[in-house]
Amino acid sequence: MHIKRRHGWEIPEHLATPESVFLDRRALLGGAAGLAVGSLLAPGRAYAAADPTADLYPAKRNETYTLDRALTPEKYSADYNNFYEFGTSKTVLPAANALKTRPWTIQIGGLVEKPFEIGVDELIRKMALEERLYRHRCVEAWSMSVPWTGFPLSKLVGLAKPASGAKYIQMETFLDKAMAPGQRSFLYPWPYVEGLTLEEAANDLAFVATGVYGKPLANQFGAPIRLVVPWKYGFKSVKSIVKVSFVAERPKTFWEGLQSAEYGFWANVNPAVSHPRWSQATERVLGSDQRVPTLIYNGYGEQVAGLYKGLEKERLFV
Ligand SMILES: Nc1nc2c(c(=O)[nH]1)N[C@H]1C(S)=C(S)[C@@H](COP(=O)(O)O)O[C@H]1N2
Ligand SMILES: [Mo]
Repeated sequence: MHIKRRHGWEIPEHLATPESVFLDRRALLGGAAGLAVGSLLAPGRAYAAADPTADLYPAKRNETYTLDRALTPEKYSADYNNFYEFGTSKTVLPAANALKTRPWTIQIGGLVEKPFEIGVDELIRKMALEERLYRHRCVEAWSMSVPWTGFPLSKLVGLAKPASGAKYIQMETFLDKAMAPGQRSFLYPWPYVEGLTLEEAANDLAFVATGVYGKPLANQFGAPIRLVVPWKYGFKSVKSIVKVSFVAERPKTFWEGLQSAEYGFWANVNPAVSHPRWSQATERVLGSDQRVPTLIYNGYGEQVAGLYKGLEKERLFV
């Protein structure tokens, strides 16, 4: 008998009991054991079946993080990306196939007890991976909801042991013009740099993603390791990180360097504060022609609004 299964993330969230989604995916993976799992489940994707951490997926879902909307089917979110290192269009595949994700080393330094380097596989295996369903709101007024896999950023901060003078965490993408054609353009201040205050980095929502949709990150999502800060505009969620520094001064971020009037350091989602060139009141849900109202802090105000007490004079929403 042929049983037609839908992936869990194709089912509206309110219909999918989390356990059934988890078990469904386990069954799918289990059924494919011994085969080229990655290529079988996702033909044509940039995900390498040979990923050295593939055995860690799917990770158990952390049920604390729930959605008010359906997960975005992978076929949409994996084919509509911002990754300027591989071009300025939304179709960065197949250019992102050129991203070589192993070996991959992350440098941890700046104001820390002792700077060090760590291989991405060693780092991932040190952490207990979990899955979280998060909303994502791009400053361009489109949004998606995805099941990230990874670990809290606070765990990485704990590993780094910042010194008392450190106030910000700065994260950088690789710099390799030969591999990433977008980096040959002189119009951009490469490498891509982002940052958070250490208070923001300590918030439980701040997440380091190593996978999505129950598999290691496909290249276009920012493999092998990226930031996810769901209450801020998407450009804060820096991809393909090679360097993490703890610093005393506010980092000069990539988009701020380009256009500080439009893309600031804080970039918290707020429907009431327009981008200089468009309204932020609503968002287009990826994979549908629906527009829905945008929520303050992208719906995460309860968890993060307290971070900004006393900072009201800052440009918190640009
Ligand atoms: N290194 C790097 N990180 C990046 C970007 C980028 O161009 N380069 N784009 C950002 C923007 S604007 C968004 S909306 C998200 C998009 O993530 P996604 O392609 O996985 O949806 O990545 C962010 N991180
Ligand atoms: Mo974005």
